[in-house]
This record gives sequence, C-alpha cells and structure tokens, in this order.
Amino acid sequence: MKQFNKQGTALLLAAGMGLAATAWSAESLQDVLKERGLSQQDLLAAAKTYVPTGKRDEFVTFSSGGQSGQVIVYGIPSMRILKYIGVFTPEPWQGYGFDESSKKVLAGGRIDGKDITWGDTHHPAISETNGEYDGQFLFINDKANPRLAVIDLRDFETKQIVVNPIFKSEHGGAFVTTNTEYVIEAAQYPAPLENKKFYPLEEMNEKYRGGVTYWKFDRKEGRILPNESFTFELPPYWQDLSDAGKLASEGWSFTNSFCSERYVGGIEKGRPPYEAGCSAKDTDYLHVFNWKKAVEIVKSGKGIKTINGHKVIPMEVSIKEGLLFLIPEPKSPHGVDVTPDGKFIIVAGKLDTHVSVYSFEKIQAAISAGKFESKDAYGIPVIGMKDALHTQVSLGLGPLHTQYDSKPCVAYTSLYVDSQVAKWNYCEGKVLDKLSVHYNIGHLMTMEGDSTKPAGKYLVALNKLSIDRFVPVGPLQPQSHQLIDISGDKMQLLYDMPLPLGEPHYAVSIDAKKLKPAVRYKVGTDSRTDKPHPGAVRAGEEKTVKKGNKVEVFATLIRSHITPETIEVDVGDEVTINLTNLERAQDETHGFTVSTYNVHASVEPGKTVQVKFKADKEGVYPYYCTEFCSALHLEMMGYLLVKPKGWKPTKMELAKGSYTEADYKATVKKVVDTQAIIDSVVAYITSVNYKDFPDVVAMVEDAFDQLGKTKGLKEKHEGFAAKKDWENANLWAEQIWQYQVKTADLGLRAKTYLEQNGAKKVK
Ligand code: CUK
Ligand code: CUA
Repeated sequence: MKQFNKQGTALLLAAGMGLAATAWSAESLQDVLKERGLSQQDLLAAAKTYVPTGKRDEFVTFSSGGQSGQVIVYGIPSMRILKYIGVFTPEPWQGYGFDESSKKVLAGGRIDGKDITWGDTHHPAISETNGEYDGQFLFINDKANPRLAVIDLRDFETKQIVVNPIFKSEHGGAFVTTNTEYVIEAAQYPAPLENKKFYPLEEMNEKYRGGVTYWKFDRKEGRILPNESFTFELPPYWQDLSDAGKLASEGWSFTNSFCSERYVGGIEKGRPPYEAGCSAKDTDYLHVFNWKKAVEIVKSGKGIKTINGHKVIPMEVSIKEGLLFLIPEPKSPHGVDVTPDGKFIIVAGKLDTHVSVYSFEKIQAAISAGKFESKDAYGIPVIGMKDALHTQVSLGLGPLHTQYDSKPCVAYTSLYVDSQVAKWNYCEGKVLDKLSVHYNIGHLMTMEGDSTKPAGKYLVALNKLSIDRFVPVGPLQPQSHQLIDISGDKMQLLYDMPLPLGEPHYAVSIDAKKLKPAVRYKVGTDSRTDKPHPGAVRAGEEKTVKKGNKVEVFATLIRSHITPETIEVDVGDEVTINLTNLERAQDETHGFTVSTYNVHASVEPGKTVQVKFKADKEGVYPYYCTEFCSALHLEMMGYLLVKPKGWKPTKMELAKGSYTEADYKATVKKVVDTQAIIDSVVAYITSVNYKDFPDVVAMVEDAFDQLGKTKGLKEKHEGFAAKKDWENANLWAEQIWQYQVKTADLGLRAKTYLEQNGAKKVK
C-alpha cells in the first residue's frame, strides 16, 4: 500500500476489517457442553437452528404484534427478529405517523373522525395465487377497532388501512381467497350494523347482527376497493374465525361461531355471566358461504341493502339465493381450517376434546339434495351434523387451531388446556404424536401451512404464557414462540423465543426465496402511495420557497450533508420540509428530525418524505440525520432558525478558520494518495470476474456514484487557490476527500466480498 496519511489509513483499514479470520480457541465441543450443562439433544437443536454469519434463514415469518398494533418479522429456523412493521400504531424508526404520507395511511384508520393510535392485531395473511403464497402482500386485522391493513412486501410498508363500515368489533380476519380476490373479515361481538345507533340489549335478537365482510382487493394497485366490497348480514351469533375454500371447495368459505345462544349477560345485575350463558348449548354453528355466487348477486344489486354506504346482503336474500347454510358444531368451537386439498374443513372443540372433520363433498350433497334438518331462528337452512361430518377425533383438552404438513393427511392441532401440540391423521382419524409446549398454546403455524402446498419442516407453537421460560422481567412477561422440528415421525422442540411486544396471536411463514423486496426506490418516490412525490428534487435543485406565512423546503440528503444546511423562518410560519435521499447505495438510509418539533422521517435510498410543523416558538433548533450513515454522520446537520417578529439581519460575518497554503497542500496530497488506493482497489476488482456477482456490481455502481460527485470540485479548489483563498480552497479539496472515503469504503467492501466468495482472475 502506498504511503497514506494516518486518518485515511485508519478509516480504510476499518472498512476492510471483515477480512481478518478469527482464530478458534483450542476448546473442544465437549468442553463447551460440559461447561454449559448441555445435552446431546440440546446440541442437535442448536445445530438445527443456528444460522452462521453470512447465511440466511430459510423461511420468513410474519407474526401479529398483538396489542402493539404492529407486525413482527422473524426468520426460521434462527428465530431472529428482522423487523417490526408499523401498522395501526405510530412507529418512530420508520417515521410512521411522524411524516405526512404515513400520517395519511394512519388517518385511513380514523373512526368517527377520531385518531385511533393503537390496534389489537390478530391474524396476518399472505396474498395467494392459486392457493399458494406469492409473497406480494400481507394483510392483518385489528380486532379492537374493526380495521384491516394492507402491507406491500416490496418494501414491507403499510399502504392502506380500511375501517369496517358496519362492524363494532371483528375477529375473523384476515383470510384470503385463493387468488386474493377478497380478504375475509368476520365480526366478533354482535351490535347494530348502523353506526351510532342505540338499541337496548333486550333487542339483541331483532336489532343486533353479526356478519362477514369480503373486502375486494385490487392486486395491480395493491389496494382494497371499499366500493366493490360487501358483507353478509348474519344472526347475532358471535362469528369467530374464517377460512376460504380452496381447490375442491373453491368459491366457498367457512366461518365458525359461538354463543349462538345469543345470550346477554349482566353479572352486576345478578344474571349469570356471558361465559356461562354463551356455552350452555351443546352446539353452535359453522357458517358455509357460497361467496362466488354472492359476488354475482351483489353485482346484480338484487335485494342488496346499503348500510353506512356499504353493500350488505340481507339474510333473506342469502336464504333465497342459496348463499348461506349452517351446520352444527360441538359446543363453543374455535378455529376453522380448510385442508390443503380443500376437501375437508376442520373445526376444533375448545370446550370439547374433539375436532370435527367436515366433508365438503357431503356438505354439497346435502345442499343439492335440499336435505336440511331444520332452520335456525332466522330461517337459515341447517345441514345435519351427521350428514356433513367425515369424522370426529378426540385429541385432548382445549383443541383450538389446526395446520397442515407437507405429508398427506397429516395435521397439527393446538391443545390449549393440555399445553400440547397433537399430530394426527385427518383421513384416518388417528393421533400420531403429542408434544408438550410452554405454556397454553393458542395458534400454531407450519411453514406455508394454510396454503394448498404446505412446506412442512417446522412448526411454531404460539404460546399465550411463558411463566418460567425466561429471565424474569417483572409481572408483565413476554409471550413465547417455540420452534418445533416436524420433519420426522416424532416432533422435536428446538427453540424458545420470547416475543416482548404484545400478544402475537397468529403468524404465517413463507419460503424466503419467494420474497423479493426492493433495496432502493426510484428517486423521488412517495413510498406510501408508490407514486412520484411532488416534493422531490434532484441534486442542485434544492430550494426554500416562502409564500406568506408558508415556508416550503425542497431538500436532499446524501452522505454526509443535508442541503440546505440552514432554514430560516419567521415565528408562526407553517413549515413543510420535503426530503429526498439521493443515495443509490444499499442500506444508506438517512433519518431526519428537528429538535422539539415532534417530526421524524426515515428516508431510504430514493425515497422522498415530507414533514410538516408550525414554527410556533422562536429560537434555534438543530436538525440532523438520525441514522448513523457514515463516518461524518454527526456532521450531517443544519439549523432551523425561527426568527422573532420584526428581526432584522445583521451585518456580522460568520467566523472564519485560519487555513494556510500548507493546509491546502496537505489536503491535496491526501486526495492524490486516496485516489491511488481507489485505483488499486479498482484494478483488483476489474482483474477478477466481478460481473458474475450482482451484489458487487451494485457496490461498484454505488462507488462510482459517490466518486462522480467530485466532478467540478477540483477546478473549484484550484480556482480559490489561485486567488489565495486558502479557506475555500482547502475546504473544497477536503470535500473531494469526503467523497473519496465513501468510494473507497464501498470498493473495499466489494473487494472483501470477492475475496470471500471465490472470485476468479480473468485473462
Ligand atoms: S384467536 Cu384462536 S388462540 Cu384471536 Cu386467532 Cu387467539
Ligand atoms: Cu445521514 Cu446520518
């Protein structure tokens, strides 16, 4: 390496540090096992979950974040958390709820004109094509405030929140149809469908209603279309979870229910409570919907009602058109899960040890023969349980949810009371294996386990309680997800993962290869609308525009400066700042905040974000980049000057440095030496087959992008030098070096990558 000044060498060495191989100490595996008290079984589990540095997980899991209103993303088998996605709750890191575009997304979730800044996320669903996960979109519901969110998996950002126009609570969403034509969302607690309408509880049977909503999804736009969505009006049973039919049962869907007693509690008045009254009867109802036919009826408009501006199929229309049927289910059931081939529908007993396996073929036979055992109180035809059942299997106490294996006929059901997972065969109706989990499992989830092509391999038990599993952290304890190996005949527990963000009700896992998220946006993109941002500018176009008391700033961000570096406003001005990240380099996100004005933006490469506030107090407020983006990240700042009324500019000048000709010459030499290093790295990279490595090609592009920014600066510093303005000459030469350092940093990263990944000499 050529002679090089100390600071520069240190920086470049730091960038290349990944090269050094770590020497393993002499201790053996046996020593470690003994010292840490691990068994061979533990060792096996560790080997099955350990993902070494540089390697990646095989599956990606999207878990609901429960009361956090967010989504948690983690990898399998490592169980390492990759991201939290802000959905119903503001999330500062992503600027979600602190910049203007994301505020608009959250505003989509307003109810009755009010912000609701929390959510109870329950069931995530990945978009499907032909019943298989396609990795394009994720949907999740908010049980507390009946809402549904759309997350685009190209950037893992929430794009839309819709409010259910007629429900007052919901639980059975989100579940998608096989080509994501619709996202299903079922009500939970019956209530009047009209908004802000009061009826006494004595009118439960007449005025309170349940329902299931079918949200129309426009895949091309990536948005739900409320105007093309509709709801089945249902009796005031407590609709629970849903699942769409697939393959054999394509075009149909299923929603279980409980409290078909329509019981009204009132423990404070001496009435037996809901829990007693809602589980008194021996059976509840499985709702069976012909949603494809319903779509046609809705299109024809025949008998369709409009409630709160939303299309509703009244019960009498569903009955007349043959859209809706009921089948008894054993006492207070929970969960409904269609088998991968669509032939069976499995409902768990919750208060009954059995799971009931319904046959879609038998259900269809009963419907076409007009064979019904009765009608419910609202005239909906009821198919006899015996006429629809394939089999019932006793699995244990508190069966809740079922997921499927890649092996035919093999299912897994959670047993809440027993704290166990039961593996069983639904074709033959026999139990195959049981495994204890810790503790009180709710949902369970296998890889792509609710699609038409489950991937097998792993199962996650989503446990409601963790009790004694982790280091204590006070009375509020984390929930736990336990990873289980299901590749063999016997299930094997591999890993305990605490989830400290809320109750993660349900999760879905997808083959990581199916996800193709972007690393950068097209320059000037508003990520929440996927459209060009009107506030975007390119390098050199930055400006501040003042009209009356409105100040709008068009700013850019690039390592390591914000343009402009001073924003002057008058007290009382409304300030809008548009920020475009000009970076093309992967992972070069800049953040932005202004002291005490409660704004924050996360500006990933190419993105444009707008923050807005009223400069309602005079003073000096630093703004800065909040992501540690480069060695001179701390210098990436500026001042917002909020001037008092009537303030006049002074004639004072900014303090000067005292740079000499010698300083200037030293800086120029530093620039020449650094260029030599860059040239040597470039020589190495081009001497090997770097073009075979797309990651390296991208890094090389980014490197030259940085170097390109030095254009014209040489003439600039030489011009100042000619006028003996050593201050300006030195500082502009220094700026060239700043760009060179970023170039060298990327070049060295590329070189390391090539060396570690077996690049070959060319020619
Ligand atoms: S429900 Cu069944 S245990 Cu909300 Cu999915 Cu939680
Ligand atoms: Cu940009 Cu720190």
